[in-house]
Amino acid sequence: MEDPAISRHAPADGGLGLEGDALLGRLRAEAERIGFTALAVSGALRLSDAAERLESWSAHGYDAALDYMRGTDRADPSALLPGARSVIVVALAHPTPVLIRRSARGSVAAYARGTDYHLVMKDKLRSLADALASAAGVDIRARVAVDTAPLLERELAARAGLGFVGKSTMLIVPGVGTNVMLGELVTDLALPAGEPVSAGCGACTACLDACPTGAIVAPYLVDARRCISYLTIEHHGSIPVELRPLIGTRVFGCDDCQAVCPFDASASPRPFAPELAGRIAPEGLELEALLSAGNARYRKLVRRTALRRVSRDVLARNAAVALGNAGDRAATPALSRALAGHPSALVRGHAAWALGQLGGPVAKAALEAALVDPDAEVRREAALALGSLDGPRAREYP
Ligand code: B12
Repeated sequence: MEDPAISRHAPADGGLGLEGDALLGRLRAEAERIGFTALAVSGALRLSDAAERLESWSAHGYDAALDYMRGTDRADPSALLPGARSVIVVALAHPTPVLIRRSARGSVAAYARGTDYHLVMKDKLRSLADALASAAGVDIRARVAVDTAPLLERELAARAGLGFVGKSTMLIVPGVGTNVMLGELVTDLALPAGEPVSAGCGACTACLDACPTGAIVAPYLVDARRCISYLTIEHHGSIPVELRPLIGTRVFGCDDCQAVCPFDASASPRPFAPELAGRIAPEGLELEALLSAGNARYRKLVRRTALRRVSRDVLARNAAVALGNAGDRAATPALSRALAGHPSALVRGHAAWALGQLGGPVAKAALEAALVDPDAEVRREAALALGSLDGPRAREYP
């Protein structure tokens, strides 16, 4: 039986019977009508060089605990669709991020402030597959991928000529920049493939210099273990203590390597997909509300957004870190309540850390009470935080 992820698309009214460049021209026009920002086509051959780079990346431990990055061949599109002949790679622009140093609210990466891009992209790719069958006038088989299948999406996009891989490892679309999400339609229809573009980053190192945690350890090399996007979204355990202050008030992802990219600054203002905005204000989320959110409030907040990727407790953990970094002692009662009563030990532990950052008598009393918390890790965090109250930070708040 065929993989249920593979869909069949028949031409409407017999179709147009286009081929070659005429077909590609029609496909581009349809992609624009559907709302995509850019489109390019790659052959379906294996990405051998990229496979080696991926292997070396994992072998060095840069993939942190991203288990899904291991064990499957991510370099072979035809593994997703037997008989694949082309991969149509599309870019969908999201709102432009702004560089937020510190704020009273929790910032959410620009790509995640509207409807979940997986949902938006999949709907649009299915429409594109229908339009392609109609333009070609033949039945096609297709497989839609948006982060949802083992594929090296940026490498495919680069091979197709959609853009080039920058030093941040972001795919940069000439004239548009980095602020795009990628999606693919792997199909059994032959289409004229594009050529890689010759542009590059030159001597620029803005993204390496701006990364708050130094996660871009060398050009084209991201250490996921340090990346704030990984730490706030993919990492479900305790955040390494030395990285917490560097996360600032980001509660879901980070845009800094994009926000400083000159290819974004020089791009002409371009409409983004309206679906990718409007659910979460650019100013971000109210941190205390996030810290104390119950299941109902959490579900309402994340419904049909990319924030679904993280659990309520992970969001609350991130809110605790952000409150510790925001530096406003007005948050100590909320953090003390979380430390005393949050059902998750992960959240209680990070609330203890945050109280240690803020200091003051309320924080101290809450931390002392937590020394008898039933969870050993929370007791350890509370003891450490109490220790830090006597350190240099305490003197910042006379
Ligand atoms: C795992 C993953 C992550 C991990 C690891 C990041 C990483 N750099 O790999 C974490 C959680 C940290 C992450 C973070 C983010 N991610 Co992410 N992520 C992915 C995912 C699922 C796989 C990426 C991958 O294959 N990594 C493996 C490494 C080895 O590949 P790579 O870093 O891309 O490196 C390749 C090139 O750099 C190249 N290369 C290496 N050396 C050299 C040298 C030269 C000269 C050249 C040309 C190339 C080159 O070889 C590598 C292997 O092919 C993809 C979706 C997908 N299926 O592809 C999304 C994806 C890459 N992520 C995306 C986004 C938006 C983000 C964030 C911006 C989210 C945010 N705002 O918080 C950050 C950006 C961080 C960053 N600078 O990469 C988008 C990127 C869109 C774009 N324009 O590029 C993707 C494509 C999802 C999508 N469908 O749109 N992500």
